[in-house]
This record gives sequence, C-alpha cells and structure tokens, in this order.
Amino acid sequence: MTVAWLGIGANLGDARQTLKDAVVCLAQQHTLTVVAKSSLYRTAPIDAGGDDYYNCVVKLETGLDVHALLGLCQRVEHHFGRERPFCNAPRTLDIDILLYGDAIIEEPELVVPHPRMRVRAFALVPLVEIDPELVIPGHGPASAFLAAVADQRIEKVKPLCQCLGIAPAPDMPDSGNCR
Ligand code: PH2
Ligand code: MG
Ligand code: MG
Repeated sequence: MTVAWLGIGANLGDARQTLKDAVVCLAQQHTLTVVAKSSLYRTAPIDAGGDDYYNCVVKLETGLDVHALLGLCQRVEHHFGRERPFCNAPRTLDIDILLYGDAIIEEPELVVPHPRMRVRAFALVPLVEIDPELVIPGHGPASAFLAAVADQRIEKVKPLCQCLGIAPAPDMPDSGNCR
C-alpha cells in the first residue's frame, strides 16, 4: 500500500458541489481508501482566469501503481465533465497527484511531487492542515513553503467532512468558520 495525496480543484459550474461529489466518488473506489480530507477552501485563481476556485486535498492509501492512479483521476475528471480546451482553462474538476509515497517521478505526462505544489497556497494549506509534519520528497517540510505563498488568497469554507454529512475524524481540526 502506498500513501498518496491528491489535490482537487474546480471553478466552473457548481464547483463546490462537484468537489464534494468527487471526494465521495473517490471514496467509493474499491482500489483506494480515503484516510483524510482537508477542509474545503475558496481560493483566488493562480496563473488562471475565471471565477474563484474551490480546493481541497485528500490523503489516501492505495495498491494502485502511480500510473493506474493517474488514470483513475482522469476518469473521475472525465465523469464530471472535464474538458481541456487550453492550458489552465476554467475546469469543472481537476484532480492532481501531489505526492505518491516517497516517489520522485519525472516523465513527460507525470511529475511527482507535483511541480507547482510548493508555490501554491491552495495545495500547501490543505496539505499542512491534514499533516503539519508532512515532508515533500526531495524538498523538505511542506510548512516551510507557506510563508512564500502568504499573499495568495485562500479562505477556509467548511470542514469537508461536515459538508459531506459525516463525523470528522478525531484528529481533524474544526475550522470554526462554517457557512
Ligand atoms: N489550478 C490550476 C491553476 N490555478 N488556482 C486555484 N486557486 N486553484 C486551482 O486548483 C488552480 C488554480 C491548474 O490546475
Ligand atoms: Mg491542477
Ligand atoms: Mg490536473
């Protein structure tokens, strides 16, 4: 089993609902177990246009190899109507592999750790929410990169477990900012 971390984002259609549905869809896959979910965040688009994004991160355990996991992420994106008209176009759903165990992968179609996760608050903040001690293989503690992204707007909307109507894990912090 490998511990992997996915970054999930959307800013087209009912993005907030899509994010929740996508997490439920992932949790229903028999090839993986979702072991933690971050809160839901509303974030300013970075290097992209369109509306604000909703973002979250999930931590999972899986027996899938990294390419099979990528294929699964792409199938879920497709299921939710993802189109790719141009780079960084607004999207109904984007699921990125942020980390896959200790793997360092540099292939044309797959770079892990995700090449931009260290400069994006919408990835770092939810990651560090779930695991403040998380280390990005080859780069060091994720928390060390937070200061450099402090100017990127990110607002916690609600603990995702609350949006999904399930009990939070005992070790999951509550946002205290429910709307
Ligand atoms: N994803 C992008 C580009 N910019 N900005 C925010 N706030 N959230 C995203 O998920 C996002 C982005 C490309 O995948
Ligand atoms: Mg992305
Ligand atoms: Mg993507």
